[in-house]
Amino acid sequence: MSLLLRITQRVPSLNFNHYFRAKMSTHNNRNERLRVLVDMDGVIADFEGGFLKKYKERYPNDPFIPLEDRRGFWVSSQYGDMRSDLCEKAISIWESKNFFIDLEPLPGGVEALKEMAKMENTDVFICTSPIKHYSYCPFEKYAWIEKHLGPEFLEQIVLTRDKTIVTGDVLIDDKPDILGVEPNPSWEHVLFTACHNKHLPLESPQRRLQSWADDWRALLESKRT
Ligand code: DGP
Ligand code: MG
Repeated sequence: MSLLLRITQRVPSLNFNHYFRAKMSTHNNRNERLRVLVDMDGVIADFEGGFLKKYKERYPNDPFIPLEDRRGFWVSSQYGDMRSDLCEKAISIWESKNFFIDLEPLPGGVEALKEMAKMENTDVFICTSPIKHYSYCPFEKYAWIEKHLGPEFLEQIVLTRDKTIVTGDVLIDDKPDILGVEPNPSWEHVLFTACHNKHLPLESPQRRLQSWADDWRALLESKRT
């Protein structure tokens, strides 16, 4: 006797119709609805601007890197290359209380997400990696989303250090290399332009979103089947 048959006999409310209807609706959802994953730091929240402001305030006598000179995703690496003690000083900034909640929204991001969430057949999730020093960051990310996007967006948060295991049609993210345990993520990574990545040549067929003033609606339409 098949496992399914045995289960349906033991649980009277569960029958083949339920089973197949559930499977079909999953299948249809995947085909009909577009799932958009949007990164937070560097895409809707101004991590780089917030970092530089607080770094200069806390370490006014130390050298800093103007945003136009930022290169490479890891802020602490570039500061450490400038002078070894600056790596730890940089890290101390985003490990501090109120760093993440105080980040300013990047222009147009909040408006774009609100509009996206209202679009037909579209599911939007904020897919963001918390830092490992967890005292403040995860809490403040939730608080930021509630403050700027509203409590309904609290349903749409994916906190993960590995975005490759999340399924979606598109991931809008400023990190050039998004790696993890899944070698073939389901999403297309669209690189969101940031001070640290704007000089990077793209490897074909990768695409960029230059900012939220760029045509993100056309990007979404291009992903609909
Ligand atoms: P995401 O935007 O989801 O890819 O998150 C990346 C996080 O890493 C974000 O909070 C910014 C942070 N970050 C930036 N530079 C560094 C760094 O040099 N070291 C660490 N530990 N985190 C960094
Ligand atoms: Mg980011």
